[in-house]
Amino acid sequence: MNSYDTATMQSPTRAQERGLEAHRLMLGDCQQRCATFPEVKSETHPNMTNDTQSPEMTDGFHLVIDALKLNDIDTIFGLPGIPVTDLCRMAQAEGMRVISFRHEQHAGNAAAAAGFLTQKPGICLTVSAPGFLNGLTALSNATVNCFPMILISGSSEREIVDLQQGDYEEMDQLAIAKPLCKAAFRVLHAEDIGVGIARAIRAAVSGRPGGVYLDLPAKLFAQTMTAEAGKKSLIKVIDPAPRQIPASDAVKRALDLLKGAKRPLILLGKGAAYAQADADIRALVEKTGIPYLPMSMAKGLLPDTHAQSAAAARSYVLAEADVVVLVGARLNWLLSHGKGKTWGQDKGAKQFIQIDISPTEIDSNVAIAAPLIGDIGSCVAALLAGMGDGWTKAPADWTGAIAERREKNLAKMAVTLALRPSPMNFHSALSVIRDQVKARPDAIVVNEGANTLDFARSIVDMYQPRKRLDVGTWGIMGIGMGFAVAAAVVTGKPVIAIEGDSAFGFSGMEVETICRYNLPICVVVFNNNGVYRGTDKNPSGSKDVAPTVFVKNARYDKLMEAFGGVGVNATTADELAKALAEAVASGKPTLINAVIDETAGTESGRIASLNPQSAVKK
Ligand code: FYN
Ligand code: ADP
Repeated sequence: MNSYDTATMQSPTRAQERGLEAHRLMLGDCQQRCATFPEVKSETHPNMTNDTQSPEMTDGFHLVIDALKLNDIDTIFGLPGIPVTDLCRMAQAEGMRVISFRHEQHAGNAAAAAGFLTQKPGICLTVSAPGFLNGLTALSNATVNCFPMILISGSSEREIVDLQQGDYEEMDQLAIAKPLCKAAFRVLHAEDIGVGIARAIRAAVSGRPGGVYLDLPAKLFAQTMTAEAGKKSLIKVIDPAPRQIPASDAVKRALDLLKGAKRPLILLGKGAAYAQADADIRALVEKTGIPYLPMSMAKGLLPDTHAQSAAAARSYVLAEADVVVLVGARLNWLLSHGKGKTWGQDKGAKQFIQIDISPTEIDSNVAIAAPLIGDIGSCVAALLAGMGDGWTKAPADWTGAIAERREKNLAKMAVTLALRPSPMNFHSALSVIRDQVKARPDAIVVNEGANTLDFARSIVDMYQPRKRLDVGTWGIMGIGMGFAVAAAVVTGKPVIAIEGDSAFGFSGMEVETICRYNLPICVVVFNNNGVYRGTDKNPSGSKDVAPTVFVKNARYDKLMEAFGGVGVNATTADELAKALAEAVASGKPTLINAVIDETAGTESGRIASLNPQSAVKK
């Protein structure tokens, strides 16, 4: 019997009562059906208890936990409540790490980040309807970003939900989740829990990773079966993300195209970071001598200080390159859809080699001359093998022209970063964080905001793979504390969360979670008194402040102190440097309120062009 003993419970919770009642009804239903159709008995519920036998029993609660553990899933991010409170308790009692959040969206974001970092689906557990919906944004974001996660939500009575008779937290969650994630399943019988979890794991991590929804109705949890049959019903998923070897003619096509390139470029996306093929990716870059551009979450796959990094000459290389090798990066809005001015539309057509696990990604925006479909590890290994030893390095006039521009930009940036204005601006504050990350390259950086994101992306160099987590494909705000908690929990490394003051607000209450689990997270809030900046005025004459303005001179550090963490108000770069170094060294939960010049930000950072402009002048 599992170690969580129901005899130790004080009195049944509402969830248990509902579950037991459901169980009684189900047994009654089964007995009735079996009486009418005797042959159904063994087929339908072969392992149900009856009054004359007392074999060791298990139930839905324990089968869910056992199925996860059997598949090496040891952590649940979630929020307890009807009908999953006991599931949280029992999972903890059974040795799983259960990290409880203050809002499901952040638990979901944590699960997504855990999935990205570990290649195992991160688990988010929520209550029904509203809890499920709160988790759904994270599930959807995970799917868009190709992060594997499973949102497991309890749900209300199917019979009542389907007849819309008004159950507690009534919602047809499966139907709602389906279009917003990669796959969605519901389990109705305890003996199907093993299959349900196995299908969810496979769907999350195989092929293009993504979010999976698993609907577990309340009555499932208390359904019982013999422990032996229960154990047999579980599935250990073998090879959940099978390698996908590229076709040899596709490899040859790609190499032939690359061979003729005069101005080749490698573009590394977060798919390349996820793939954990770090050594081969580095070998590909170094063997070919091709300049590379990392997308934000691919920073650190090779150190940002690498001589072949073209990050500081971004516009130049995108416009000038003739053959571009996309490695786990999509030609979406972040890459101007592969066309137009950014890609040097007047300079002749680009040719793309695209490495991706998803065949339908190819040609989604522009024609791809050489698609290479497979997992990145296998594709890059195949390219390396096909190149042999005599591969000619990228032309020197091309790499030289890039180096010249890069050095110019780096020198210009160095001058700006050395300035110590008062109050601090984004550059001076970020230069401090840049130095700290250089000193602790194993630290994980979480980054969200507008200006805080855009400046940090180019200023804070990364040195190791998968050390940068940010707003990703959607440019979503609110991932901050969820991602930070996951990073700390799954890696045990120090985490530095670089947060715009607006972005921080979405998940700020989770500093209590950070303190409760005593996680080595230092949150740096770039406080410039508002969204983008704090200087907007309300032109109407009413007493409300402008929509982008917050309370002036707020002390976010006090929020961390309220829960026993360390709070620091930093008004100079020196104060920020000291507080940050102490936080990273001590591992104590810390929040630094970095006071930034309220005039320093620009509207929407570097993506202001996405703001529609009113044609009406009033
Ligand atoms: C980059 N650059 C540098 C360096 N690194 N200069 C000096 N030193 C260093 N280390 C240069 C680089 O060459 C670019 O200049 C410029 O800095 C910006 O580089 P970045 O940030 O890489 O490129 P860019 O153009 O901003 O990238 C486009 C983008 C990016 C769409 C990929 O903006 C992005 O990821 N945006 C996400 C925004 C988001 O999601 N926001 C959340 C919502 S905010 P040039 O070469 O001269 O161009 C809601 O309001
Ligand atoms: P970025 O935003 O960094 O450009 P994207 O999220 O747009 O990155 O692209 C990631 C791409 O990587 C997706 O198209 C996805 O299908 C692909 N991908 C993810 N994991 C793998 C993998 N293991 N092998 C191959 N492709 C992968």
